[in-house]
Formats: sequence, C-alpha cells, structure tokens
Amino acid sequence: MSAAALLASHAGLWARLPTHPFVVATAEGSLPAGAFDRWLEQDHWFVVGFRRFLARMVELAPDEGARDVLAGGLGALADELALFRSEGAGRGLDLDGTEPSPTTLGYTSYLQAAPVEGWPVALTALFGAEKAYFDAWSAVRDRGRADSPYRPFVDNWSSPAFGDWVDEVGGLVDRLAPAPELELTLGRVVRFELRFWDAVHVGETW
Ligand code: MP5
Repeated sequence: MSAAALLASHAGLWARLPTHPFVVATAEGSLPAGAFDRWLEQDHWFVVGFRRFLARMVELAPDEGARDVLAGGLGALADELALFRSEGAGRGLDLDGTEPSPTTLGYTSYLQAAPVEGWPVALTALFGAEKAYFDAWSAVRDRGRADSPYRPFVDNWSSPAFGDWVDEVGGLVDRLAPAPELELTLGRVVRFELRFWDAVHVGETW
C-alpha cells in the first residue's frame, strides 16, 4: 500500500492540518501564550506516550532494516523531551505536575494499543502521526516569521533530517499489502491530530 495512496485516501482531512487555527496562529505569531503553554504541556505528554509506542515498534519490526529505521527515531525523542523541559522551565511550567488531557490520553492510548492489531496497522499509525507533524510544522515554517518565539519547535518538526526520516518510515509503509484497515487507521490518526490541535487551542479539561 503506497504511503502516497494512503494519504490521498484522506486528502480532505489532511488538508485541514496546515490550516488549523492553532497552526495558523502559531505561524502568524498571534497565538496567546497560554495556548502555547497548553500545547507544550500536552505535546510533552504525547511524546512520553509515543516513545513507549516507538520502542514497542522497534521490537515488533519484521526485519533489521525496518528496525534500523525505527530505532533511528528514538534519539530524537530524547532531544525533544529535553527541549520541552527546558522551554517549559523557562516559561515557569511544571510539566510533570500536569495531566494528559482526555484527547492526549486517548491518542497515546490508541497508539500504544495499535501493535496488538499487528505491524501493518501499527506502522500506518506511526507514519500518520509523524507525517502529520512534518506537514503541519512545515506550513508554520513556510508562512511563519523568522523571529518566531517557537523557532526551536518549528525547526524540530520541519527539518530536512526529520523529513528524511518520515520518508524512510513512508518507505516501510510502501511495502505493506493494501488492506482496508490501513485507510481506517490513517483516518483515525488524522482525526486524532485535528482533535489534539482543537484541545490545546480551546483548553480541554477533564
Ligand atoms: C507528533 C507530536 C510527532 N509530537 N505530537 C503530536 C500530537 N503528533 C505527532 O511525533 P514526534 O514523536 O514528536 O516526532
């Protein structure tokens, strides 16, 4: 199942990622500080959950080539968590003292449960989450101001190195046999991504 065909099967939903109000406001520099703080807290929880999912996927990989690709992503997550912690501390946030929101917990729980469905479904979910962030933050970079206070985050998810890694993961997706559940999985992931932006934008609470 080509990664491009999978993305095309949800082109309408996918197009809403780079035009989401949170993403647009981040690019324009008009995002209220409180909304960015909420994103920082919640994305920190996302990455905490995602790292456990990725580690499970390293274990599940069907061959050493695929395992090399996925294991190559783990180091970047340690750097991301360090960036969240230093930026959070600079903004007076106590990240560990917050709770993941219902949407964050729902999304990370969905990802962590995906390996139970097998490698094709779980790999599709992993690819969708990473590709969604690359596309959204690349849009921020393209539209955004060079002096944006969010530059370290923009650079992290729109960098050529991250883009190359997402393409490598897409190359693993290309090797999957087509199956209806892969389209279903990608659709769920993109809807979770949109919900995630909604939740941090409006400030979802329990
Ligand atoms: C990613 C993320 C990218 N950080 N947050 C959400 C809501 N979706 C995708 O994942 P990673 O592991 O930070 O590259």
